[in-house]
Amino acid sequence: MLIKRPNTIKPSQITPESDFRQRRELLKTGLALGLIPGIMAHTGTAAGAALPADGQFADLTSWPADAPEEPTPLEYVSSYNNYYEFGTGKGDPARYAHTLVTDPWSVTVEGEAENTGTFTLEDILKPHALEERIYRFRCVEAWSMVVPWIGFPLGDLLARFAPTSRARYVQFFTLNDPETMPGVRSRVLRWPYREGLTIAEAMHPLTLLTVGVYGQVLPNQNGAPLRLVVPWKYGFKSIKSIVRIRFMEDQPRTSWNMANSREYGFYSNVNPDVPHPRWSQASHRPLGGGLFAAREPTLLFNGYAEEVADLYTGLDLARNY
Ligand SMILES: Nc1nc2c(c(=O)[nH]1)N[C@H]1C(S)=C(S)[C@@H](COP(=O)(O)O)O[C@H]1N2
Ligand SMILES: [Mo]
Repeated sequence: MLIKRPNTIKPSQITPESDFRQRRELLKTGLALGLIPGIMAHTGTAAGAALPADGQFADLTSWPADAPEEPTPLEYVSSYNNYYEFGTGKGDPARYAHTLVTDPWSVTVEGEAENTGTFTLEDILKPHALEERIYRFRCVEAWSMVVPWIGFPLGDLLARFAPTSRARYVQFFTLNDPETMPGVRSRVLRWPYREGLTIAEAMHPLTLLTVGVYGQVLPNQNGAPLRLVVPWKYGFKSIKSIVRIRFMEDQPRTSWNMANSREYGFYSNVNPDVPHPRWSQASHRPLGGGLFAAREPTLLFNGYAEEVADLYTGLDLARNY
């Protein structure tokens, strides 16, 4: 699949954060992502990914190479968060997530795959090439941002576990540690936080397993050390601080669906034509624009229809919300 560059963000418009400008001018003709996971056109960082000791990533390829939307300044991205394990206030994660211990970290892989077991974060990252992806991000609460994430396609990792032919879905779990996560004492959600994708969604080249943002290691409040980013779905699908991955034959349960199945479906694709039962999804408020900033129209699949619409051929999007 070729991910076309939707002429969106210009490198010059990117808010400068230290080291962030050092990105190379790359991928002039767009990033040709392989049909087969693992066969990808990379012109920058070689495989051998690891979290940098100084917290700063260098020399990453970036997609898209230019785009009109301005990335949301890091101060917003890292201070206005949803991470209910640290409280339900937007400022709670930034205030409390420093207690999260992200090193050492391991991920358990189970279910319908040949290679299951528990893997260190280092083993998870090692064979991959990290890259920067500048994605629109749309919360179901109708606010949005544009974020330069750093990661690699989830599908490349999943292929290493050799899912069986029965693996039709993938479920993900967040750490559930009452010692470091004060929010899990509240019953606002059932813990551990869990999410799920179809195998096709999980293998899609836009689905990013993410370790950084703005050229640096993820702040804890953004889901360090390893989180998902699924840019065409509402933000709650982008599960943080992943410790368990399960390949499944049947559709997995997800935390927000368990909390309120009428309001939060399994798919949760961004869709301006399918309102939330309590509010419209036709427009959203970009973060950082100030109180009086104009709302923007929300696009089907958050503007990624060209890349992902094929996944939903024949599916009634209003019923499968
Ligand atoms: N474990 C966990 N993951 C989570 C959440 C959460 O509360 N817990 N919130 C989700 C929601 S609603 C959103 S909008 C995004 C927010 O990601 P950000 O804080 O990096 O912007 O994380 C998602 N992932
Ligand atoms: Mo959200």
